[in-house]
Amino acid sequence: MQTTLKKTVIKSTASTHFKNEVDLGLSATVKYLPSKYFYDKKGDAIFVEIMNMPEYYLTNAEYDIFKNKTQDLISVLKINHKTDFDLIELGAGDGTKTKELLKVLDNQGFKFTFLPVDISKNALSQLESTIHVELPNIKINTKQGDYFNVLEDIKTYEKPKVLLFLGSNIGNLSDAKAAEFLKKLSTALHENDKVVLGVDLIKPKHIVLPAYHDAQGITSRFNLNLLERINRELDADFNLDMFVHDPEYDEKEGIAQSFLKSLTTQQVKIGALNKTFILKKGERIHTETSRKYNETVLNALLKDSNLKIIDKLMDSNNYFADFILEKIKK
Ligand code: AVI
Repeated sequence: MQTTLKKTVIKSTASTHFKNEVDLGLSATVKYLPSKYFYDKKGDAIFVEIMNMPEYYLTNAEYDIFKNKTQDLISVLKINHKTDFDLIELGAGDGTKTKELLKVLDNQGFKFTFLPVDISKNALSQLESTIHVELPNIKINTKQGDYFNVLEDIKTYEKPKVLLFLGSNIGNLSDAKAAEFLKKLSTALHENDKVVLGVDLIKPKHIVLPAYHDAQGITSRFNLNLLERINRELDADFNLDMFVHDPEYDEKEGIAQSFLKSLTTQQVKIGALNKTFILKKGERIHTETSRKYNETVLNALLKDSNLKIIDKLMDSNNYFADFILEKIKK
């Protein structure tokens, strides 16, 4: 197939998925929109603002681990100087945390290839060029695609693997989906391969909730951008002034959730669907789950996989943990 034609087909398949998922979510008894659709060009830029907000402790906490506990991380991974390995990162983004690890591995003469995986081609090519400049000795091989699909590919790699899945990205999956993902991930690994799973820990509401309800209203813009995206891409007429960002956190369960609450009873037309949806005053659209973890919750998710927790590293505030998982024989 010609490249331009192929691109058009991929793009229109993606927008068909978007359209169908918006239709499903807004037709459900309890309305929802999948959080993966936050990340268009504008959403990506707002997410960078989120990571820099004082309330969003997650990014700094994990950076603290990678910057200040690098040697501990290397020793719990039990990698040795003689073995050439693949260091795979799912959802690599700009690689700020990972570069701290790469730097030390490189200085200490470890033999490895860095394989960052991301859905965004743009993010990958930017990461590749910064690595070439900042860490010219590192062998890098980027992979663009959806995590689930890329796992199929990874399965065929022969070298020992260390797979990074950082940023508490797993927390945006329901527990059922997260367990399915971990099971699939374990089948892509060989015995003794390791996973570094970065997760936000369950802690009091006064720490967690502000991370999703910041003073400057950045997270509110992030959430509302989802409606703006539907307006832009699916010819809809959401009036953004008639919705508010409405986050909550259940401290006992350790689950943060975001909603968009309708301020009035209103009708929204979605041109691409040729449909009108009614929202009642006070009705909420669920847009995101950000789960927090402890060892019990994580062990329950790992139950059906061949992965077991062998260690964990925490930041200086004990807010965040990077769990080290090992693929075992069952
Ligand atoms: C990407 N993910 C781990 C973020 C989180 O904390 O759930 C997304 C986010 N949503 C609002 N703020 C940040």
